[in-house]
Amino acid sequence: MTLKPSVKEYLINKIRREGSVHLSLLDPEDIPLNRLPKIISDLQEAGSDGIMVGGSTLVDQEYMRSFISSIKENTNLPVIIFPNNITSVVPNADAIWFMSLLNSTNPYYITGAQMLAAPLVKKYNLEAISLAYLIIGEGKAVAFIGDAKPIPFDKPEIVAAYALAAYYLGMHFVYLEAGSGASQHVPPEMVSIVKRIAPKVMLIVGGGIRDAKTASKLVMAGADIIVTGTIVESDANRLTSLKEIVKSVKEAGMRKIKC
Ligand code: 1GP
Repeated sequence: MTLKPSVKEYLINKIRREGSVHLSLLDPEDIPLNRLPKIISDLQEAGSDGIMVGGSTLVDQEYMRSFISSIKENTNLPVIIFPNNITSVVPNADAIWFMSLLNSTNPYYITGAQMLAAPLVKKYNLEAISLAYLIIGEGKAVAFIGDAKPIPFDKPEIVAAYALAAYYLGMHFVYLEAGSGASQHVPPEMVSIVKRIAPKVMLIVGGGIRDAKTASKLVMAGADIIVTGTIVESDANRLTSLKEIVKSVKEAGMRKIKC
């Protein structure tokens, strides 16, 4: 019998083999269930590697659960909860980013919610993937909700110090978040400095990534995982835009491996 790899192993193996991974973020608050089948079909056709589910303001646990059930009826891609609070913890996902918002000013978002969520994660037998979450630049809704002190785009050394601290704390995935719908994505220069200073960290980059060229530059700069949400949710040109983004993520990943 072959054991199915954990979601963490799936991501790490893909990053090792293909140089990079693309994840699609779906916010249950923005997407009615009847739109899901078409969205899932498009993101699969585009070649996205997995689905994250979450949003800054979602509090409806029942809807979160039905939303994930509908996703799972339409795909075998791994589904990872991207929680904004304890109400995001539901049993039917494959894994949960067990995350700490390191640059929050409120201890609730650093360790408090995690303490409340941990027994539920165990009860539901969810795979917990440890993640350091850092909000950068304008930060958008997530910075407001998470009481974060967003790190300025021109201070990569602060982000790198956080990433290194996260690594020393045992959190091997670090998410550089510009905020969903941000007008400016995390700059590639920041990604490369973080990767140089904390090379063993698996770097996830998201927020404001809307085109293939940007995604490619971020992967070449050192991003291991690119997350896009707004593009996946929009109806206009979704399939074309997603195909271009995923293709550029994969091509840049292969180039990075060969370097
Ligand atoms: C938000 O980084 C993600 O958490 C995705 O951002 O919606 O801007 O793609 P976008």
